[in-house]
Amino acid sequence: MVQDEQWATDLAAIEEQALQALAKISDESDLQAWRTLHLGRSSAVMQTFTRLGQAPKEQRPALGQAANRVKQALESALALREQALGQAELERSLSSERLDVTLPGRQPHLGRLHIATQTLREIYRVFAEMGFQVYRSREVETDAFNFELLNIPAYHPARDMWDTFHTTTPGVVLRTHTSPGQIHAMREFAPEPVRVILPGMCYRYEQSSVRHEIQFNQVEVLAVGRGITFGDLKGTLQEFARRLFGQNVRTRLRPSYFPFTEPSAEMDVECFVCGGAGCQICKGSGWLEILGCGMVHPLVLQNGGYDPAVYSGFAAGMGPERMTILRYRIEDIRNFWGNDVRFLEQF
Ligand code: FA5
Repeated sequence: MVQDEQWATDLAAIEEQALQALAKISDESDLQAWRTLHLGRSSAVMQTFTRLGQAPKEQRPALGQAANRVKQALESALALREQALGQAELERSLSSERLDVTLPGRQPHLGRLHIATQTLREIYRVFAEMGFQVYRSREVETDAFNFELLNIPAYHPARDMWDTFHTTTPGVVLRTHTSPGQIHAMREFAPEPVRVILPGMCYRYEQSSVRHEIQFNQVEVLAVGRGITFGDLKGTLQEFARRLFGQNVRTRLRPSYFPFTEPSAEMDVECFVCGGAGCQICKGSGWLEILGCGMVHPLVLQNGGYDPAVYSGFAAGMGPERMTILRYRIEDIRNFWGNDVRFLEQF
C-alpha cells in the first residue's frame, strides 16, 4: 500500500511538472522538444510503464491505469496546446499579411511600338488599301544589286549620292537604299505585273546630324506592268499622301535626278507646321520633301527581266523617320535609335 501511494505521488508530480512546462511554451520547436521530454521513450511517464514489472502483481493493474491516465492527460494537453498555438499563428499571419482588396491595383509597365514602327505600319496600311503587298529584301547586298543593276556603274559620279559601308568581303555592302529590292522583286515576278512596297533598314557612311542617321528605314514603292504612265505615279503618290496626312494636304512634284528612274522627281507636301506660309521647319519654303520617285529606267526594267518596249513602271523611295520628324517636329533624328526611353515613351 505504501508503495502504491508513492507511485501515485510520483505520477502526480510528473503530470504537474509537465503541464507547467507546457503552459510556458509559445512556439512549435519548443513544443516538439516538450513532446520528446515528457512523452518520449525515456520520459518519466513512459519509464513508469517499464518499472511496472517491479511492482507487486496485484497492484500492477491499478498502477498501469494510473500511468495511462497521466499519459493520456499529457497527450490531450499537448493536442490542445498545439491547436492553440496554430490558431495564434494563423491570427498573427492574417493580421500582418492582411490584404486590402479595395486598394487600387498596380499598373503593369506596358511597352509600346517604336515611333518608326508606328509610321511604317501606317504606310503599310495605306499601300495595302491601294493593292500593294509588302516584299522583304536583304539588308546586305552585292555591289551589283545596290549599284550596277540600278544603272550606277563603278565610275559613275552618282555613286557619291550614297556613302557606303563596305564589308570585308569585296563587292559586298550594307544596302544604302531599298532600291536594290526592285531588281529582286522584278526578277521574281517577271513577266507578271508587280505592285509592291519594300520596307527596311538602310545604312550610309555619313556624318550623322539632326536630319541624317547612319541607319534609317526606307520604304520603296514599285509598280511594273503594261501601260503604266507618269500619271499613275502622280495619282498613286498623291493619294498616298492624302490618306496618310489628311484629305486636304497639298502635294507637288519637283524635277530631280536618280540614275535608276527617268524622268525623276521629288515629292513635297505642304508644310504641316505653317500650312504653307513658311516657317523654320520648312526653311521658309512652305513645302517639305517626303520622297524621291520616277519612271523605272529602261535599263533597270531590262535588268529585272522586263522588255522596256512592252512594260513600264514607276518607283518611289521615302524615309519614314524623316517623315516622322517633320510630322511631330522632332528636333533630332538621332533620337530614333539612341535608345533613350524618355524620348520613345512620348509616342
Ligand atoms: C534614294 O535613296 C532613292 N533610292 C530613292 C528613290 C527610289 C528614288 C525609287 C527614285 C525611285 P535618297 O538618297 O534621296 O534617295 O533617300 C530617300 C529618302 O531616304 C530621303 O528622302 C530621306 O527621307 C531618307 N534618307 C536618306 N538619307 C537619310 C539619312 N542619312 N538619315 C535618315 N533618312 C535618310
